[in-house]
Amino acid sequence: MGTVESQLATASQVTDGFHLVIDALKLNGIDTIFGLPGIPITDFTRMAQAAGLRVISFRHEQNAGNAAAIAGFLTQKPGICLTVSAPGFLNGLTALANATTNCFPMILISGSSEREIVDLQQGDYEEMDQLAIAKPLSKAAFRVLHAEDIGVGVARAIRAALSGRPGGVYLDLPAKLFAQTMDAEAGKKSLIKVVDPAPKQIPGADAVKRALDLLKGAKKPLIVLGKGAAYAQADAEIKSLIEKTGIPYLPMSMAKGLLPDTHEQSAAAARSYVLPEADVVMLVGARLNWLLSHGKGKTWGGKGHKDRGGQKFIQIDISPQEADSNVRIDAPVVGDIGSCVSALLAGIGSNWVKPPADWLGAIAERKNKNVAKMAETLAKDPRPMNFHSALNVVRDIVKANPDAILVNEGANALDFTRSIVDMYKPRKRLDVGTWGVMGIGMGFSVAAAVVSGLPVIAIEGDSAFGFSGMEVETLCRYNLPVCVVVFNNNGVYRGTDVNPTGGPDVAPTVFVKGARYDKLIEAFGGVGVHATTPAELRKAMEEAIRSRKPTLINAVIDETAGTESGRITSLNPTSGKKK
Ligand code: OXT
Ligand code: ADP
Ligand code: MG
Repeated sequence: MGTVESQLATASQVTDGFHLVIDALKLNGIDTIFGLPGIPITDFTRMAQAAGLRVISFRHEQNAGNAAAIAGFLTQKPGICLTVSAPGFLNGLTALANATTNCFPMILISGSSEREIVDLQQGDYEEMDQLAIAKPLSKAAFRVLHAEDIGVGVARAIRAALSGRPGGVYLDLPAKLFAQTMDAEAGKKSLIKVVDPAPKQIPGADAVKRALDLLKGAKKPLIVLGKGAAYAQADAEIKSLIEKTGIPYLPMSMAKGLLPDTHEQSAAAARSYVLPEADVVMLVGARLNWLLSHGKGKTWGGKGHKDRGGQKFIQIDISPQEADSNVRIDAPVVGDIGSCVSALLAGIGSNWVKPPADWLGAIAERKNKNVAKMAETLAKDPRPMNFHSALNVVRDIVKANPDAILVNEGANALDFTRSIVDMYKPRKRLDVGTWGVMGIGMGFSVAAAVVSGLPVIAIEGDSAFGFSGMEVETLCRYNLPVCVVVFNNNGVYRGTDVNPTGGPDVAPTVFVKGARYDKLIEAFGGVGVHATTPAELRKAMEEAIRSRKPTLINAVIDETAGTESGRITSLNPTSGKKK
């Protein structure tokens, strides 16, 4: 030993924490990392890029985290978000918690400070017990202290994110781990390629029979498709189940397009009719949470807000604990949606009796009425432009480009888009999800463009956009085919509030009037357009889709047009104090 040659020979047989993490991810088919560099992971991002991983850098970790989460939803591979310690970790944590809440598989990997110093609380650089903080907010949380355990750590994180009900997983990698060395051959052997990370879960035959018996006896059956059904990628089976049974279905927001929204069995335009009227409701990857009024109350035909409407429920879900979380589930079917729906299809056979004609007729009548009313509203061309006249354009553009992915957040900008813009293909609508969270916009848009290569249209309330707006630089940096449309109504919900004191501060919901969001993207070389009419909006959107250039359209919307909190006004508590 001692010669340069022998030193090189020794070095080449050694690997380290940096490379083992990269190799473990690559071995498991991970090809993209969303993150933000800094101590202790800057070199990691460089090495990952050098090793052929795509490393997409963001301006704020929350956006990188949201990108990872939705990449997970779209691909059924855990999306990876990489952050620095304490503050970077915390910035990413909101996205991790949101991913867990929405059942999206992602792994937040954060560098952390020196364990001995953290545990004695001696004030290390960015000191924080990250693992303890992540635990209650994630599906699982792990820390790796030794290079030889990296393979196991990454494998456990992947399995935890993908198996059963998907969710967010935290993986803590202390700074010291990255530099740890070990024999390269032993390192290679220590890595694990995860076999069958999301194993099929076959439902019990008795559970399937119970569900089918209930469905067969129904006079007014209804199927509710949720984002779990979209995630499952069992599109053909679900379409077949709906069409073979002839049962009307209601898509939850992110399940829109699982079957085209124009499908004759879609009951979306008769929502407030079918929920209270149905006698048997089959939930497919949808929870009876607040978005479905907890399965009770007036929405379901109950007298008071806690009363049930008398429906019987079938619930298909991978989580055995989901049933009965809000109301009694008469026929739980536990398993993965692909297997469950296939089992139901097998049981249905070829002589299934379609639902009674009077049920289908009554739905069609409500639906036609609502659709006609909507068509009338959409045909108007008011000045200034309002949500409807602007969304009439978006509706046409999406119809002409059914492969484009639609990202959507805001209050009115969200709710109007959901009901006005029809979706035609599965997993094309990505939105605020279970928490109704603002800030997903640009992270989701970046990831959707990166993982699919398809054009992305982001319909953003002006408030919603502000939460992740700086990422327009990211759109430009990676030259992504994203067309952001900011529905600018000068504020949160509406731009018309006034300060009751007459003081110089504007009301809390009001922004700078007439702001030019289009100028923001121009700063980074993207295309900015100021649109005040549907014709201008249409031209700009068509051009954005055609050119695939990062584009931001500032669509000026009548500031009086919205309502407080969009369609969920009633969730605002009212003051009990008499004025
Ligand atoms: O049946 P009826 O007659 O009832 O009619 C229904 C359908 O049948 C019919 N329909 C149709 N008609 C005709 N044709 C077709 N195709 C059709 N399809 C449907 O339309 C109606 C409505 O149908 P829908 O929508 O299905 O039914 P409904 O009853 O609304 O469904 C109930 C829900 C609960 C399922 C649904 O409303 C829903 O999914 N809601 C989601 C709501 C949500 O998540 N909102 C976002 C949160 S609001 C608030 O929290 C905001 N904040 C606070 C904040 C948040 N969130 N996060 C963080 C980190 N910080 C703060 C903020 C700051 S929103 C917000 C910003 C808002 O300002 P912006 O500027 O961004 O936005 P603007 O409001 O635009 O200014
Ligand atoms: P939505 O908001 O659209 O109603 P939710 O997020 O409330 O949808 O519900 C999704 C449900 O789907 C969750 O209960 C989750 O356990 C379930 N789920 C997710 N993936 C699968 C799958 N592959 N098979 C079965 N159920 C799944
Ligand atoms: Mg607004």
